[in-house]
Amino acid sequence: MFVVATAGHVDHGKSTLVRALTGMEPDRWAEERRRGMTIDLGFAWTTLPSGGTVAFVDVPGHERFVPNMLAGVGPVPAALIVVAADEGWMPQSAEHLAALDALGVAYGLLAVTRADLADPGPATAHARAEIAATSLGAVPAVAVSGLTGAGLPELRAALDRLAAQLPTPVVDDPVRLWVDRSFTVRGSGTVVTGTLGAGRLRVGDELELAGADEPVRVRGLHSLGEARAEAGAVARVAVNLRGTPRDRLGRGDALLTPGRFHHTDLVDVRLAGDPAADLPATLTLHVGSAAVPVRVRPLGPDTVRLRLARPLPLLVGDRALLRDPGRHHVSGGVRVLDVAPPPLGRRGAAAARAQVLAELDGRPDLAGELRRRRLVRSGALLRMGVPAQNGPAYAEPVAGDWLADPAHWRRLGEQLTEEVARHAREHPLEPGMPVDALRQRLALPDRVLVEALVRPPLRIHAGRVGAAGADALPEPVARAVQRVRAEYGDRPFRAPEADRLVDLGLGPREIGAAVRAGALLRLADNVVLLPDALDDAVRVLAGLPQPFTLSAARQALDTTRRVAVPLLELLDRRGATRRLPDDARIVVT
Ligand SMILES: Nc1nc2c(ncn2[C@@H]2O[C@H](COP(=O)(O)OP(=O)(O)O)[C@@H](O)[C@H]2O)c(=O)[nH]1
Ligand SMILES: [Mg+2]
Repeated sequence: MFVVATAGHVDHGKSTLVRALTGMEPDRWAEERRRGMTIDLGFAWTTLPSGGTVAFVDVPGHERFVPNMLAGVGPVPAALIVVAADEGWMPQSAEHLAALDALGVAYGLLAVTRADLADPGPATAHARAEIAATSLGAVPAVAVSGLTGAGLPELRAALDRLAAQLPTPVVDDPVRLWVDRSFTVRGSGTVVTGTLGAGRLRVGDELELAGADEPVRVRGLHSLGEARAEAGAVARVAVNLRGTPRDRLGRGDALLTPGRFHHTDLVDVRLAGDPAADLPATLTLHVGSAAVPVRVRPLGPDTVRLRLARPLPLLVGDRALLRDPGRHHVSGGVRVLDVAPPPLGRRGAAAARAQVLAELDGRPDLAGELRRRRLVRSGALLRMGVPAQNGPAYAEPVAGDWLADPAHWRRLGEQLTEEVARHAREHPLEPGMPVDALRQRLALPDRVLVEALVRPPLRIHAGRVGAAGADALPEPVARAVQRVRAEYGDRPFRAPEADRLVDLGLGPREIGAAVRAGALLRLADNVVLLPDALDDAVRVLAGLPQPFTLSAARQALDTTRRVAVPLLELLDRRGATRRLPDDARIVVT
């Protein structure tokens, strides 16, 4: 199937032509039929000579209903431009063409209708010249009469040729179905319709709806009036949603593949063509079937920042259109450059931003995004329309799903080394810098990034980052331990007295550091031995007649109760000795 939207001035015969081609009534409303004028979008379809199907989105031509027209053409990549032979090029011929041009529509066909009323030659020539100057370029033209049917076979053949030119839709892409109608079907509930431009929908699919917390589920699908289990792009589809009230959604909403779109109310865009210098400060942004008021902030010569009145699921590269509703005037097309732009707080930020935007063209640019964002989750980039794996462009996560600009990542690694060294200087007794303190110092959004930045000789131990020998002792403590060794090495079970420890500079913190480093053994507050004392003690005690008393142990070890009591208790805890009911002990062998 291919979908084509009509375009052209009111009363030039668009609906008549669709009716004549399809045998279906595009004007759905009683009021439209009574007034003989299209107000809202109409839908009809027919089989072409090739056997393919063309579906029409028939749009209103009246200037009052241009917003409806834009909702119809927004998601449709091909246009059937209709000009009446007897009236020629008219204001909404021009406005509709400007809209197609702004949206970058590249495929189209000219039908010069009412050819039974006047020579189609002049209207054809004028229209082709106008169209040739737009994104549509040179288009084929067919003269037709909806009244007599003249030219309809030629028009059908031309539609077939147009269909053959259209690019193949990407059915693997995520779904973004812009809703153009929503209504209630008795017994089925809410139904929405739209043009599925990419991706595939299946009954049972879960979809995301902007602003809804819960996913919505596809209960049924129709295309061309028939129920289907699935529909692939390009297609006109009607989607029956389970458990979604009708007032929850309408034209301008979008049904989305969950987790694949970033909802944004702030975008930086490039204006297409020759941007008017005096762009109004408020305009309406038309994209897909949505129309949202925006505030315009000029940045560069052809770039602006748009603040949207409500968030939309936009991607880098999206085309959209700005229109001044007061002046019935299409201000121009825009190309989305950034859907998550940085705030412009500082002085000079706007000028700097304009320079950045001057380099962007709306094509997803992985390396550029990494350079600008420095650190970003691959999922977040994907939701902006920038896949981490995109043809030859590929970024390996540095940790989890975090991607990093290589130069920034190197700088962070250097910064981490400096921070850890500084911390070691300022806190010589601590075994390294806590991971969370580092995370804050480096302003990193996730602990896993700190962990990934740690390289030998640094290492993570017990939630801290330090040199592999961070449990190596700071100089003064190491010297004090040396002194203990020198003074007590030959009487290993005599612990230094409290005032001797003070003399040596071994306060509680220094002792803590020495114990963590395995240089001292702490039996109790202010009772420390050299670490080999434990094994030596077991050897000495094993030489005693078993079981032995505390007093026997104290004598054999040549020490005091101050040491012997906690030493034996420690050996008990370690299972090297066992205390018997009568308080004597045996060495466990
Ligand atoms: N003579 C003649 N009248 C036509 C032709 N096409 C449309 N009309 C008439 O022109 C008027 C407007 O047609 P319509 O299809 O509603 O125009 P739209 O506003 O572009 O959809 C109607 O009265 C039609 O009957 C045609 O090819 N020949
Ligand atoms: Mg009409």
